[in-house]
Amino acid sequence: MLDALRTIEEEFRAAIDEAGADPERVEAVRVRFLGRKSPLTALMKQLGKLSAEERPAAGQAINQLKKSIQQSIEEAVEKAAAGALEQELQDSSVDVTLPPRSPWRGSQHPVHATRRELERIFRDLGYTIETGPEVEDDFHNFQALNLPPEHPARDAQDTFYLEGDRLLRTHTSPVQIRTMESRRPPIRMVCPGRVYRRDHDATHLPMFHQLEALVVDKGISMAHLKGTMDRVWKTFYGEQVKTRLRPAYFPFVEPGAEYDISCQVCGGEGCRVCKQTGWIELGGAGMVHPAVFEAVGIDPDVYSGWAFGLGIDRIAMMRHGIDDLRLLVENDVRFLSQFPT
Ligand code: FA5
Repeated sequence: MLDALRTIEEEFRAAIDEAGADPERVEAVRVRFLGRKSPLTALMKQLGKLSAEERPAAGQAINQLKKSIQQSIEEAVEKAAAGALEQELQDSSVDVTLPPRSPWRGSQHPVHATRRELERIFRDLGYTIETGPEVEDDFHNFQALNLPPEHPARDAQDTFYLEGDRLLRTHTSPVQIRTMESRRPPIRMVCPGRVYRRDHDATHLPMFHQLEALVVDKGISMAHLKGTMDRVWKTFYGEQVKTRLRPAYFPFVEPGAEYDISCQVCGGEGCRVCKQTGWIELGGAGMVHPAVFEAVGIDPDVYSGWAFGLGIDRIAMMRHGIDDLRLLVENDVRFLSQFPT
């Protein structure tokens, strides 16, 4: 009996050492040495075969070993639990010294930021900011601007026509008309807004933004147009900028001009952006045509005025060196987050 107990103890010590801190293996050892089919239970059952003198000592020895095994198993279970906790803490460790992730901040869209800056420059010069409907009628978008039906210059602005005489405005010029219809000179206004044309490539969008300026008063001349525009663009780009007007045709102005600034990428030396000319076209300009004044009931013999219109998206494109206008409307945050306000 004592030999058998010694063997059981040796086997138990070897098994519990091997199980280490693995909770599953410790449990297997417990079942093997303390369970119903354990060698100790078998020995207990044999106690009855011993003589009355031998029985108490043998029973005591079995009980002692059982207690010692129970204690060792309890210690092993505790060790396994502590090990498991340690492992869990390691796996899910939090480094409290790491700096926190900074909150994600949105920024103004480059077109919006450019528009706001131009508005601010004109507002500082005493101009009002006007808006008008994007769904226009033929009269305000074309006829009042000296573009009667069948006028060939209508083709220059591929139009989205809606029902009746409705259309999506092709430029912000109809806001000039609406302002002159509702207010008498002197007028100093700018009208920024969305416009639509059937255009779609790297430098043309079907929906883009224009900003137009209009001044109407007595004695207004081309010199005022040139002087004001010079001030605006020197404020926007810096004092180094040079400007020029080139004769051009727009039905609603006479004389008409295209307005260029010296290329801000190469400083006027000539580069890919300005196609080696040293100049960048910003938009159209000119003296308000007498027919436009007549359409809104302003006497062209008393008043004169100048108007100027540009594409805001193109200005933003140039300002940030963007080579494809379509990027501005795709709303990809990876692109937009490059322009922090
Ligand atoms: C006009 O729309 C005239 N109303 C401007 C004007 C106002 C002239 C007052 C004279 C007096 P134009 O079609 O050239 O002009 O357009 C003006 C600007 O809009 C262009 O210089 C260009 O920068 C921009 N633009 C034109 N089409 C597109 C387009 N599809 N996508 C992006 N920008 C465009």
